[in-house]
Amino acid sequence: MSLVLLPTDALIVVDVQNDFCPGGALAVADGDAVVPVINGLAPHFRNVILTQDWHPAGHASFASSHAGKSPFETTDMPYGVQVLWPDHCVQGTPGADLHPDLSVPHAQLIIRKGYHPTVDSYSAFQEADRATHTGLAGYLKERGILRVFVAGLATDYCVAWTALDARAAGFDALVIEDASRGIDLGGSMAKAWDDMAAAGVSRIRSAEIL
Ligand code: VGL
Ligand code: ZN
Repeated sequence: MSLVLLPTDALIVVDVQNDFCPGGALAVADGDAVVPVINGLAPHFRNVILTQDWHPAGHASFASSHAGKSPFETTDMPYGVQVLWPDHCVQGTPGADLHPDLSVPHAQLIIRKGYHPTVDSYSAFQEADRATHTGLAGYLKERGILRVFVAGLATDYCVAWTALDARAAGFDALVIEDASRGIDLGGSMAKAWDDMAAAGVSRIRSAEIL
């Protein structure tokens, strides 16, 4: 199968940041392997959006903010169960920078998310309270985008939630599997692919686009 790209398509490159790559604070196994794949894909898209996880120090998603809690445990937040993470992607730190080899000079927008101290935001569209919007849906709609291709880190968290919310906002959504890598915590990879399939998110490989 081969996909023909249209001017109404956008590529959303999710959280390709140092902290999610080997050596980073919340390293995704093989995370930096997405960089050359995305660098090869991006020139085929007229519209590219980057995202950055962008937390204030002491963010509520950090285990260090909860006495007695360790990374990868959960806690109950007003908006539901929250996985607690190592401190990561703190605003303005090198860990929050985009990977130095990511080369997408024609990217048009960088969406930063997770900046409210008490609310996490895996999705580039909506925060974890499921009520606060980032503005991305409005931006894409005003620009006539109909279909989004999602890639980056991590498949089972920020990539999946972004793709699911893209569907909920009325966009066609495809996740590029080999341009993404996952964390896989307690079966989260299988669940994410199941949830995405159920929501009508297509699972594709970069070779289908190139
Ligand atoms: C992410 C966990 C915490 C992600 C962000 O980018 O998938 N995962 N913050
Ligand atoms: Zn985060």
